Amino acid sequence: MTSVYLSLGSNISPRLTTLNAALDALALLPETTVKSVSSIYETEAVASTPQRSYLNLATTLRTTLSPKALLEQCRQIESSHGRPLVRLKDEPRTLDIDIIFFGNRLSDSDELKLPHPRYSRRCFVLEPLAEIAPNFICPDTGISVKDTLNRCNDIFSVISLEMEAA
Ligand code: PH2
Ligand code: MG
Ligand code: MG
Repeated sequence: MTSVYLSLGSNISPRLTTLNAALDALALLPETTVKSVSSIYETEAVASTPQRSYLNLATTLRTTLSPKALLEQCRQIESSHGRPLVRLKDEPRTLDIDIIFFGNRLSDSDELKLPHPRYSRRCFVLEPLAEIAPNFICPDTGISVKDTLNRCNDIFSVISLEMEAA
């Protein structure tokens, strides 16, 4: 069993419905259980063109699937929500599922980079992740998720919708 940390995002309607459906689909994956799910965050789109804000969340899975098999399953969930396989960089997306960490695995293959190449520079990834896995040690740096977030100087806004409602 390996602990896997995913980041999910959507910036095309219906954002919340899509994220919830994606979580349901992840829960149905073979050899996999969903361990925790963060709050939902409304985040300014990090993109070269102005576009709608994203809803982002993080989730932890336990799985015996291989990284490649899990990636394939995530791609299928993305495409069942209308995401084209080939698309332009920075294009808005109905659903994006990124594998941030797959246990302590490091990978630099063309197909799958582990950890996700930009996670340490993205508050929309780190903030939800720090809510559910603050003490996880990032395998590429040896620094905890919480400290990685504290060091991240990304200026794009990230707002927890639960905090906002309080
Ligand atoms: N994903 C991107 C590009 N920009 N911005 C936010 N706020 N959230 C995302 O999930 C996101 C993004 C590429 O995957
Ligand atoms: Mg992404
Ligand atoms: Mg992606």
